[in-house]
Amino acid sequence: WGDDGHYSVCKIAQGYFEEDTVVAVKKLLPEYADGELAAVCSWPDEIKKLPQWRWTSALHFADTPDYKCNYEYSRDCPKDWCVTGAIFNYTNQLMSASGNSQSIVHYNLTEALMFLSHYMGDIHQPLHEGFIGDLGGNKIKVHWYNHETNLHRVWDDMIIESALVTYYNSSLPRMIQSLQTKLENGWSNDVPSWESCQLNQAACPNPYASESIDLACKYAYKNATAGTTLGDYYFVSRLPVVEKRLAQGGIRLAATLNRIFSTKP
Ligand code: DCM
Ligand code: DCM
Ligand code: DCM
Ligand code: ZN
Ligand code: ZN
Repeated sequence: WGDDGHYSVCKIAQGYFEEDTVVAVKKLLPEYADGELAAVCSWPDEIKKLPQWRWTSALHFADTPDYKCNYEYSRDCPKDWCVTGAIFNYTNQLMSASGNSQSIVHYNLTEALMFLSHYMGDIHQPLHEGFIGDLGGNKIKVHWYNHETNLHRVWDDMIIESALVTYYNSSLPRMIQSLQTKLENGWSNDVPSWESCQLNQAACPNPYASESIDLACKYAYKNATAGTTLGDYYFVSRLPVVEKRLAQGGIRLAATLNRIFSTKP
């Protein structure tokens, strides 16, 4: 996602934090966040091109084999070097420092929190599990209405941007409010299943990656080959997918942080 997507995921997550999480996150956030996790959720994108952070740039996605439309950890996350592996890794870092374990390794837990929050958003962007051959849609040149771009950017930014202009008076807080309302009404019965994770696991990113490539094949790549002009039909039919993925990302980030920071026995 672009900045607006990441901001939305983290803002939604904040609304589902349990008290232990509120306290732990507040302690870890940098000063400039001003107490808002959402304010720092794009930080991993801001630094990924700097020489000392270039090693993180492959952790934003997990490309999958062309036209397979499925995801497998062992095949698509070699040496744990992908978004799924990164979510496991940063979850483990935060776990090892919170409470019971006597870790002697001192990770930068502020960075761990910002990476985990960002990557939990990215794994829900369908094209972050897109095909390896087109770099998750980056190589597919398309027009978004009159604007020349690529399919990946349509899903990172353009659909959200057009939704803001068309439906939300260009106000991101209004779009987030609308997602929060949907979570409390239409999606309320789904939220417990989105929150759930296998027994004793703090993070469960593998199913999120599988959902993403399935959605990429059914919605993102569909009728969007190179040279296509994407307009009203594509926008109106794909926006619900984008909105649901932002909401799921927020719920799952909150649920993961709640499991990491819980002091309950
Ligand atoms: N905002 C935005 N895009 C971002 C970050 C913030 O549109 N990447 C907007 C939404 C917030 C406003 O700026 O309502 C101020 O943010 P804050 O809640 O941090 O004061
Ligand atoms: N994995 C990991 N770190 C963890 C949990 C899992 O690196 N803490 C990796 C190794 C497994 C893969 O994820 O091969 C799938 O794990 P699972 O099926 O338990 O989610
Ligand atoms: N990306 C991806 N798969 C790739 C390469 C990049 O999903 N094989 C994503 C990461 C960014 C976007 O595409 O969100 C643009 O990548 P970059 O910033 O590296 O140009
Ligand atoms: Zn992206
Ligand atoms: Zn990213």
